[in-house]
Amino acid sequence: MKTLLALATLAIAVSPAVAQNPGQGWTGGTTCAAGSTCVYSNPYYSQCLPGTATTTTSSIATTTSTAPPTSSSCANRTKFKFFGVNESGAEFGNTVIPGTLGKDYIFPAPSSIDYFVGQGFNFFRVPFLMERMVPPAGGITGPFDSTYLSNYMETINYITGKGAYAAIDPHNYMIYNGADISSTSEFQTFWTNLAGQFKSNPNVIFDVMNEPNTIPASTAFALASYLNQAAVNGIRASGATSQLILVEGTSWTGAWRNSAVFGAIQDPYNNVAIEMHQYLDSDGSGTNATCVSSTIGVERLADATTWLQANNLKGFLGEIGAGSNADCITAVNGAMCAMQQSGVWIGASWWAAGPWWPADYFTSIEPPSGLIIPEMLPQALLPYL
Ligand SMILES: *[C@@H]1O[C@H](CO)[C@@H](O)[C@H](O)[C@H]1NC(C)=O
Ligand SMILES: *[C@@H]1O[C@H](CO)[C@@H](O)[C@H](O)[C@H]1NC(C)=O
Ligand SMILES: CC(=O)N[C@H]1CO[C@H](CO)[C@@H](O)[C@@H]1O
Repeated sequence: MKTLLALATLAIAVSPAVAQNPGQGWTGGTTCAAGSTCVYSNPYYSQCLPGTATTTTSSIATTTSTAPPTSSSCANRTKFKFFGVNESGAEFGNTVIPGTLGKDYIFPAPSSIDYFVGQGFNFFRVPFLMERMVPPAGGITGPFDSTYLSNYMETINYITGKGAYAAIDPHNYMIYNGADISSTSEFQTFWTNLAGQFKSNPNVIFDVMNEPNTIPASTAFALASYLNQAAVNGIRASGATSQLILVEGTSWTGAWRNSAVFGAIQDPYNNVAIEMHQYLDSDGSGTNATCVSSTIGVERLADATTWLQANNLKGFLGEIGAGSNADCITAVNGAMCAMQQSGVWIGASWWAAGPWWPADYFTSIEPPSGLIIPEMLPQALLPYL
């Protein structure tokens, strides 16, 4: 269950639940849970998508009918505090534990980080694999693999040394070594240990868990809430008290509908934001360069924005991606403008950068030739810096 994760039947904003095995082709499983299908994207990349996905986006409101504004007509907006990209690589090749650096996984290139900082971005989400950070021999509360940790820290310190922010992202879907993480006390200890490594770095952000989507539906919301709370407690207990914490729900952006997951989270330092992910293709999976419409960005975020406003919470769009074409560029402009006008979204991060994305990966922003760099980047991202 490590390589191919069953996505909920909710066709809203599923994001790649994948193993990427550069140069070797997809070697992971092809079995998905009932209701979802294994969809091959390219030699590096497969994922379980809702089998019943249609061209609609279920209950996300679709009330907007006017064209979204462009950046120049987007009045009265508040810039994001955090704006940047995912830097994939260290979590790649998750079928191979621990794997070999340079073969199964890789750390982001400093030159890529320089490129984005040079463009004015200030945020990098850096996924890692827990099994490499805290090897199964010792479990999640066990010792770190010092080499992996130090390579990872080097990347983080490189980012923050540039004055940017780095999100520490256990890219594990709440699964460790093949089993669901369910012990709040162990998860808390893991976070106390990990945050302790970064507590003196004010530009670090703690992203509790990437897409904890496989938690059984029956316990999903309560458990997500306990685990998120345990992580917050663990992080603060480490002495890391000034840094932002991002919590993610159990069903991608659908999570916001279950305010119980987040509403109850207590942080004595009051510095938690809700991370959501959103794609603009027909099934919201981020696998197709065609956007539903030029207004889909505004539409898919509308309810989440309203919910954040009503609950006085902050949102962080940890993942957005779309093809670099006219419809999608307009749709992303609409999403960016609406988020910045709402006042409740503090950050956004494009999916995805990283040295190993295939040259034809349609949302790649990896310099120098990522496919969205010529058009999407200057037309729909840079204007919102
Ligand atoms: C922008 O804000 C100003 C001051 O609050 C207000 O007068 C103006 O109408 C707003 N413009 C738009 C387009 O909302
Ligand atoms: C992407 O979506 C478009 C429009 O729905 C469809 O025509 C096309 O076949 C899709 N491409 C792939 C690779 O699924
Ligand atoms: C927030 C975000 O966009 N995260 C993505 C970063 O990149 C990895 C790819 O390995 C995705 O799986 C994450 O969802």
